[in-house]
Amino acid sequence: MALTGVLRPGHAQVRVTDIASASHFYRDVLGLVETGTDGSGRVYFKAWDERDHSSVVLRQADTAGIDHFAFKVRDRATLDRLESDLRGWGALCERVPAGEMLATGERIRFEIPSGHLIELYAEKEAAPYPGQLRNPRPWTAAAEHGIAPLRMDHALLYGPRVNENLALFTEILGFYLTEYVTLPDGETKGALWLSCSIKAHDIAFVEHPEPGRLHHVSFLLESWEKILRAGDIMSMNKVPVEIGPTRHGITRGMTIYGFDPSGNRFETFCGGLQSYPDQAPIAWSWEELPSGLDYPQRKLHETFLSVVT
Ligand code: M3P
Ligand code: FE
Repeated sequence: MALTGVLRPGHAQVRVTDIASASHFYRDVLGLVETGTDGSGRVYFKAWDERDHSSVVLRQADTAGIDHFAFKVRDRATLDRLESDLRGWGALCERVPAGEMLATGERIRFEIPSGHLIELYAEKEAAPYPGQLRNPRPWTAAAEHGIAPLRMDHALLYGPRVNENLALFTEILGFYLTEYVTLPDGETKGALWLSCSIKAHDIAFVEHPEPGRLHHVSFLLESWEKILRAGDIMSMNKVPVEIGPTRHGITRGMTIYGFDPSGNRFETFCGGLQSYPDQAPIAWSWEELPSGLDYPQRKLHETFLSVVT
């Protein structure tokens, strides 16, 4: 088995200031499938092509932002081993009991140096995936409702001490660095893209003075045409679009960024590099950050570095 340890991003629990307008947005504009509501009022969603119960969980709160970002690990033995490795590294770990989230097993929760809560879990019930496990169709009716991404793909988080995050993710959690941006000193890493797979990134961090900030949760689309269709749907629904459609220099993905009704940034993207852990990471200088962000325009959109939730 080549794929062990941390498998992939599992779910993001996102705070929204109005659960009704947020649910409408994630279900009918972004086009996720609603899979449940729990006793505390959290609303659960998955992308149409995802197998597990949920990948986005919305929680009504006074402020927008991210409660935690969770990764699925291979099995319970992996969960126990990673918890012990995390404790050895000095992370304070808390066990969240099975069932605290719908359809989700026990989770290990810990705070990383940038002030974000990260969780690991081994078990999440499968969602109904009608007709798709035997002689499947390439897409289903759900793939036509709203933007309809294939999956929740990654998050970019802003906070301090991202180089300590780098050590934690590479030394303990088995990730590797795929790309980074150096600060004007030419040496210090100020932005990091990290993979636990062959994706260009499963999580990314940008150095920022305020801890625990969300920059964006990103959703994978199939093609550039689907990105343009997403842009049409955003405009039809008066979604505030920040950047794009365009191409990133960093990761080479094609992208649009916009904001949900609570002001949380989201990304819909396609393409991008594939990565392998034996390859040297790609470095970007501070001066080239504008082309890293928006390659055609070579433009450092000011809000990209300053607006976070
Ligand atoms: C992404 C991505 C920057 C590029 C960000 C890239 C900070 O969000 O998904 O590849 O320039
Ligand atoms: Fe992204």
